[in-house]
Amino acid sequence: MPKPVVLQMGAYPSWDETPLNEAYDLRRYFEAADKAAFLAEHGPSIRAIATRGELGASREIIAACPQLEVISVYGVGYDAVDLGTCRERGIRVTNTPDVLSGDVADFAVTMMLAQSRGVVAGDAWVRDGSWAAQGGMPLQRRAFGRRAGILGLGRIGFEIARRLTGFGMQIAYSDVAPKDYAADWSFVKDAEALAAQSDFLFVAAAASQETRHIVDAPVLKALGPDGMLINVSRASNVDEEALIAALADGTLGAAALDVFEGEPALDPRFREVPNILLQPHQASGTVETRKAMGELVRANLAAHFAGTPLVTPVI
Ligand code: 8YV
Repeated sequence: MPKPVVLQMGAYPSWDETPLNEAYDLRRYFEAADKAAFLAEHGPSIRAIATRGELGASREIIAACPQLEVISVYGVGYDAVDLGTCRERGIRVTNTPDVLSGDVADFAVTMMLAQSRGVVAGDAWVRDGSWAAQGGMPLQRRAFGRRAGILGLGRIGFEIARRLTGFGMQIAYSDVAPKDYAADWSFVKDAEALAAQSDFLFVAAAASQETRHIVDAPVLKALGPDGMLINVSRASNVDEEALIAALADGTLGAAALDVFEGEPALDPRFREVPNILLQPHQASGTVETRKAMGELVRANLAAHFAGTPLVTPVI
């Protein structure tokens, strides 16, 4: 039996590349110089796509693969996969939920602590001799005991909230409806109202058309000059133009971002605005989590080709 042909959208660690290569006939889209010619040549034989959360699979790519049966996403977010086309054509889609929630939540809390206590600036202060020349750093703001708002209390938002209870924080959240597993935390339907009662606003909502720019200028204004925005979800949940303006004129106190429109490129103004911590989309980036994500990508593909139920289906 010939191996199923799989379109690989992005690179994986070697511990995933090797077993994927053994089981499938991989076509590496990300290495192709001429993407259109590559799709025209290989698209007709593709039965599966293995992709990453931020890369997804567009309508054009899916259209170039008439025999496509399944898309396996290395990531919990599948907003970059054209689900409408997949539904129309009966293409199955899988993701990697749960296994990354703890690490993403750890990283969100890490960014909150690092940014409020000036950890990155402190390192530079020691290295560049400022400590010896000028004395101690400017004083920072405390994190424990303050007010946290969580936009999107799904698996990741829940893990963030659980961690913040250890910091004695007052926790509120916003979602489409109150969650039965969040009895200790207050539900605030509206994002702006949530921001108005938060010192730290965590964005952990799955991205969709409905959540696009849910963090807009009024939300940032409500968060205010003492507030901090932390985004570990998708850049599209935040109006970057409004964020840059709010940081530049002091309407918003600070921000910590792991995701950017057009990443890994980013709006160059982010490098110039004050009080921002920039991270290279690494919230799920631990060896443990990435191994578990890779295993799920393969387990879903294997289940599909064996005709057994998908392990973590989206549709
Ligand atoms: C990425 C993510 O998938 O889970 C998601 O949706 O965005 C991340 O975990 C990861 O960087 C691998 O591409």
